[in-house]
Parts: sequence; C-alpha cells; structure tokens
Amino acid sequence: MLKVLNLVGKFENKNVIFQPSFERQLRLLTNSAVKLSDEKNKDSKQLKNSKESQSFVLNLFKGNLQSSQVFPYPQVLNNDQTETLQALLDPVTKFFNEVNNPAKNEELEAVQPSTLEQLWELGLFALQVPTDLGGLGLNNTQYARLVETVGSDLGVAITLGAHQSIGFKGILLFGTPEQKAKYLPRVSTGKEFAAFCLTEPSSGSDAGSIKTRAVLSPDGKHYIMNGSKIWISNGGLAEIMTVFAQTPIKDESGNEVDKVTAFIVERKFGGVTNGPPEKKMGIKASNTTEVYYEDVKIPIENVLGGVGNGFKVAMNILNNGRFGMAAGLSGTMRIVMKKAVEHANNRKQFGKIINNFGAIQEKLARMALVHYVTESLAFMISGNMDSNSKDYHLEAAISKVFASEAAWFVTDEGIQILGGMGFMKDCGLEKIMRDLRIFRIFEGTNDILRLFIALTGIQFAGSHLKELQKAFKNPAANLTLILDEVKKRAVRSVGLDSGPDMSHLVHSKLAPEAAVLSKLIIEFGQAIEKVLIKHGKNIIDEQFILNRIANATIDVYTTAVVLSRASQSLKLNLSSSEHELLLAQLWTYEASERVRLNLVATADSEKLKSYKKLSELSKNVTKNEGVVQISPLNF
Ligand code: MYA
Repeated sequence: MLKVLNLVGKFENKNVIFQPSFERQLRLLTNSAVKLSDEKNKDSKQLKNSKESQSFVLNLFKGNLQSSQVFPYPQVLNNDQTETLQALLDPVTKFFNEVNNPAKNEELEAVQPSTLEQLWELGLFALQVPTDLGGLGLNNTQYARLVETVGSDLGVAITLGAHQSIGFKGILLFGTPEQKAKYLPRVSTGKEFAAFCLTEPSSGSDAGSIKTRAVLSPDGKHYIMNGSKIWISNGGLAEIMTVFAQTPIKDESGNEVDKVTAFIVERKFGGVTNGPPEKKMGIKASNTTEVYYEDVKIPIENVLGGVGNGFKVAMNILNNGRFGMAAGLSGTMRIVMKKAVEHANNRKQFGKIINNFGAIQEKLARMALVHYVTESLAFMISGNMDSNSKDYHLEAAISKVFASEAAWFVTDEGIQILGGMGFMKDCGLEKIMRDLRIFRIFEGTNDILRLFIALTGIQFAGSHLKELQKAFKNPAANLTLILDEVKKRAVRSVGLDSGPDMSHLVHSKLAPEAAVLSKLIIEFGQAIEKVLIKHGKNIIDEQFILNRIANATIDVYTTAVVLSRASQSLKLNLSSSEHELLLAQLWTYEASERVRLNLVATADSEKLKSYKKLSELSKNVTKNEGVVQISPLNF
C-alpha cells in the first residue's frame, strides 16, 4: 500500500499535503471494512451496491453527495395524471368530510358496512391495481395524494392500507402474470379483502425467525401449511392473504435448511381460521386478529416470488408501502393543525388572543415545520419510486420514522394548545392521539428501523472501503479511483474541504443553507469512518451509537429534502414560497445543530461513559424487576 501511496505522490498536486497517519488510517479503515463485509460474506453484492446506488442516504455514509434523487424536487405527474387525480380527489374528499364518521366507526369497532361499500365503489381499495385488472391504476404520487385525504380517519386508513399497501402488494410487485390475472380483479372489483401475514407470537421485529411452516406434499403439487400469526390487520375480513412460512430447501452443499417463502393463501383453501377482533388502544375500527393455519393445502402455483425468497419479498413489500404512512399522516396532521389554529385564533386569555403569545407561536411554528418535512418526504419518495428508483429503502424507512413521530408531536402540541378542551372526547384529538400510538410500533418499529438505517449505511460505507482495499492490490488498473480517494482524504485532513458545491442545486435564497448541508455531508462521512475504525464489525452491538447515527441521518436527509422542495417552490414562485423559505431556513439551522451533537455523541468519551451508565442502570432495573431505589421514607 505504501508503494501505491508513493506512486500517487508522483502524480499529485504539490499543494496536497499528506498526513503521516494517512496510510495507517486507510489500512485501519479497509481492515474494518473487510471485517464488516466478511461478517456476512457478501462482498461482491456490496461492491456492486457501492458502485451503483443512487440513494442520497446510502451515499451520505461515504461522505458523498448523491443528488440525483433529491434535486430537483420530483414533479412526476403529466397533465392526464393530474386531471385523473383531481377528478378522484373531489368525491373522495367529500366522502371523508361528509359521509365517513370516524367516531361511529370507533364506537362500532369496525368500519360501518355502508362506509366500506362506498369505499369499494370509489375504488379506494384498488388504487394502484392496473385498470385492466379492475383498479384505478394510480402511480405512487397519485396514491400519496389520495392517501393524505384518507388520513382523516386512521381506522379506515389501516383497513385500506392493510389491504393494498401490504396485503396484496406482493402480487403487484412479484406476482406472475397468471397470479396477477387471477387475484388482482378479486381484490379490486371482486371486493375480497386482503391481508399481510408475517408477525407471529415469537417473531415480531425479528421477522426472519417465523415458525409457521409449509412442506411440499408427497405428489409435489401442494404445500401443506401449519402455524399461526398474530396482530394481523384485516385478519378477520381477508379472503386472500400473503403468508410467510419456513420451507425446507436444499442449500448449496445439499443440506436441508429452512428458508422463508411467501404464499398467496385463500381462506377457502380450508384450514384457515381467525380469532376474535383484538381490543386495542386505537385504530379500533380496523380489524386485527390472530390467524391460524391448519394443514392448509396451497397449490405450488401460489408461491410468490420464488421458493426461499420470502424474507426479501416481505422486506420489499414493507419498503414499498412505507412512504404511504408519511402521506397519510401528513393528512392527519393537517386536520390537527386546523383545530389547534382555530382555537389559537379565537381563544382570549389575559386580555389577548392566544396566538399572540410566544409560547403558542413556537408550538404552531414547530407543528408547521414537522408537517412540512413529512409532506415533503412523502412526495419526494413517491416521486423517486415513480421514476423507477430501486434505491429508496432507507429513505422510505426514514419517512415512516419521521412521520409517525411528527404526527405524535403535532397532536400532542395540538392538544396542549386546546388545553382542557383538547382532553375532551368531543374535540376528536384524543382519538387521533390513541390512533397514532401504533404508528411508531407497526410496519417495523421505529427502534428497529433506526438500527436498519444506521447499519445498512455503515455496511455500505464499509463495502466502499473494501473496494478501495481491492483497488490498492491492483493499483495500475485502479489509478483513478485511488487518486480521487487520496486527494479527497488529503484535502479533508487539513480541514480544507467545505463539501460538494450545491449552489446550482438550490434557489439562490437558500445558498447559505446549501453550504451548511454540504459541510454536514463531509462531517457525517468522517464520523462514520471514525466509528468504523474504532468498532469494526462490533458496531453491530453498539446500539447507543447506532441510534445517534440514525438520528443524524434523518436530520441530514430531511434537510436535503426541504431545501429541494423550498427551492422548487421559489423557482415556481408559488404563493407559499416565502413561507417555505422560512421553513427550510429554520429546519436547516436546527437540524444541523442536532446533527453535530449526534455526530459528537458517536465518539465523545464523556458520551460513551454515559451510555455505559445507561446500560448499567437498565441492568439494575431489570435485575430488580422494577424500580430499584428505596423510598425517600426509607421503608
Ligand atoms: S406488518 C409487520 C411489520 N414487520 C416488520 O416490519 C418487521 C421488522 N423487521 C425487519 O424489517 C427485519 O427483520 C430487520 C432485519 C430489518 C430487523 N429491504 O440479516 P439481516 C436484507 C431490503 O439484516 P435480520 C405490520 O406491522 C439484508 O440486506 N432488504 O436481517 C402491519 C440481507 O440481505 P442479504 C433487506 O437481522 C402494519 C437480508 O435481508 C431489508 O433478520 C399495518 C437479511 O438481513 C429491507 N428493509 O432482520 C400497516 N432488511 O442476505 C398498514 C433486511 O442478501 C399500512 N434486508 O445480504 C398502512 C400504511 C399506509 C396507509 C395510510 C396510513 C395513514
């Protein structure tokens, strides 16, 4: 490697200063990268990913700007698609404003039958099914806009979402032409409900550990499935289910191993039953049950996405649907904000309308801020997906985490603004708050998704370093790659790197904020390298650090997203553009402060000590099976 560096020196600009630690740094980094990659023995795929990813978030982990999916803000609808959407929005909005009754649905603990019927008639159960198979044929952006409206009743939203966002989404994404032709009309005009059946009593976040099993029948024509699922949305309604089960397969050495396979299961195959609807804290109108499979005979044609590929099928369905949560919850937040603002504009206390008080202004401004971010995320990701992006899984996970926490914050603050009135059932906000609680838990808990974001990103950064290591083994063939990297590192090591130039990507009014973002990207990449050097493969177990990395990731990505959207609005001279400018300026300022704190918190010795203390405290509490300290009364 030293030889390579000498060689590089000959070609380099004299102004570039090499730090003495540079070679050691690269060696440590590439060693860490090897360890990380070896851990899962997937070098070749990671190398491919490393070269090809268009994801802003993945590339952020290498300290690189990949702007293609963020700038400019996606505008994917053509005139026809806009017209179709507008024509649908009118009746759907009217229906949710005037016909659907969230309180009645909650009281019934089911969506009113007449409401369900009208939802089918409006086509809301088959928004993305192709028109020739009975659906409305909407793209993701059109879907996002309609789902925003549906967010006014989260019980109904989950009934619709469990059906199409995950229930039959696997058929849309992975179905054979025959499977699509057979099932998509049934879940659309046929009015048969669908469900997504993954979670089991001993398998929640650890989705790969399911125990439901399906084995091939002796004649090889069927799989016989046995097992049970819990907390299945639409479990008591669904006729058609995407079910995940372990199936025995032969591995490369000819040994039999269990791997997850996805199946399309019809209730009428026999042996499928369900428990009673669960009693829940919120989204009571949505039907949630256990589902049992007893010797269910599934034709082999109903394997979805290939035998043994079920884990990937499940993950991709979830990835594909997550932006819908940001869209739906953006709609929910609009309703909450309207109520809070109405109150703030009319309530008089201490001789003044309360919207004049700074304490209320800060709440309203922060509510507006996180709503703007959520809505911008939803349409950024739907736009990326409509442009055939395959690299959006981390962005989609961020949108789910952010939206579920933003909606909780907005509703909590909304209730606070309304005071005692907000606490009363009649106001409607307490129901929304109860409904919202599950959004931080299901479709991947926010805790698991944070780890997923951080670890996937770190692995990507590690794979890049592995690529570098390989390049150093054959320098002649990889000179450009090596030179670029060495130059980059040398500039950074003397603090001269202000980051990639982003001024051409944003509106001139947001140039200072773009410069802040550029710097953050560099700082982020450097912090990840440090983490890799220090922890190597052991980073997998450092969840206190991974959480801080995930939070920094969310802040950097959302900053890029709002800068993009606000720039677009300024460019189009929209009536809200000056308001959006303020939102983007404030978000960049506050998010960048948080990013820096979180990055420091990945390595700072005092912080690391505090994680040890937190861990110790937790152990004390678990050992004591609850609160440890003696009462102040000493007995
Ligand atoms: S449905 C139930 C939801 N359940 C979950 O989300 C489960 C969460 N768990 C997981 O996601 C996984 O088990 C995790 C990985 C992430 C923990 N995309 O060794 P691994 C690949 C692509 O890391 P594990 C519900 O709640 C990975 O690269 N690939 O795996 C209903 C690796 O590949 P390879 C992925 O440690 C709610 C392989 O898999 C992903 O076991 C109703 C193994 O990876 C990924 N994401 O666990 C909602 N993850 O081996 C209704 C991993 O090739 C909808 N991999 O390297 C409503 C919404 C809309 C409506 C409107 C609302 C208002």
